[in-house]
Amino acid sequence: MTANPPDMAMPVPPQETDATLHFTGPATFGRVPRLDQVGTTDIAVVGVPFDAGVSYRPGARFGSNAVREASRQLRPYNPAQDVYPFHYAQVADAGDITANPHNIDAAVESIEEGTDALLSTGAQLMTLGGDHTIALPILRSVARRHGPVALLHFDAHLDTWDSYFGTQYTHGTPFRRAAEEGLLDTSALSHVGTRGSLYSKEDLDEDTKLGFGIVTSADVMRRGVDEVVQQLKERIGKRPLYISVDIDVLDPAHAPGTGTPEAGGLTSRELLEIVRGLSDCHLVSADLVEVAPAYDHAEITSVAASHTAYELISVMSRQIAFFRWLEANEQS
Ligand SMILES: [Mn+2]
Repeated sequence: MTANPPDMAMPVPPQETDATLHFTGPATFGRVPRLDQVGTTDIAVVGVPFDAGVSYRPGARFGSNAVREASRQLRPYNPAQDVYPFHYAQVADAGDITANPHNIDAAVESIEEGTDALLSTGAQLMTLGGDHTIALPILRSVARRHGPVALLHFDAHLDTWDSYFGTQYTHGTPFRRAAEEGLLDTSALSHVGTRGSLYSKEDLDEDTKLGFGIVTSADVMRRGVDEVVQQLKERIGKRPLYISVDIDVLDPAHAPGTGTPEAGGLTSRELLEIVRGLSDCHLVSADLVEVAPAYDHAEITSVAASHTAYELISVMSRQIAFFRWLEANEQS
């Protein structure tokens, strides 16, 4: 399989020689070029440094850049998915979307506009948060392009609560709003890694009514990664899929740097393996949120986050290359 048919511009990957110092220079995700250096891109990595929607520890506004810093050591070849993610498709860092830190409604509006602007170029998104509030405006934009999408939501929490202090847009409510607004394909919604205390048993009933299935953190431990991946793939099928990863899906041992930690989470190995297992799914865009570096140690959380984003980009890049190859072969 070739990365591109011959008449297409070849992607510009990160510079990689035996004299490349991965730890120098301004950080872009995985040291990929900036969007303005390549003009257009297949996959845009974009930061949304917004955290005014949090309910507990603040600080995820510093997550986007922490993940970029922790992504410097990512190398060109991903053996787990047999893909060169930055060579098979153009991946570029689109910088950050500006979001008002004092006004959630205004922030949600500008995140939607920023996302629309990138998606309208044909790019797929790997968004680095920010808190989970940002998933709603992104899903609005993604649904406008693809119709209602299947959703795989990795998180310790349901994030389908109704409101906090009467506020509709928070990091605990994006998927209730998304379901209400018809952005989701309700036959293919799954939470993975759910655990911890709830406000009431009804939280689960209401979540089920929205159409979500739950694979708890304990399910992953008892049934194992392969069986869980199989179940998720059956539910998703060929639908356009959006993946939203809240880094608190990981155990605090694997991700201490986050706003709402819960004991008993996934290991980073389990999370990476589940994402790798979905490499045949039709992933259209993804986000990774809730990295709060002030509570991190030795970049444990931001390294796990950057490596998870690398796997998500690998899934998208592999498919972009495959569809290009199919198109080129049909024409010839
Ligand atoms: Mn969340």
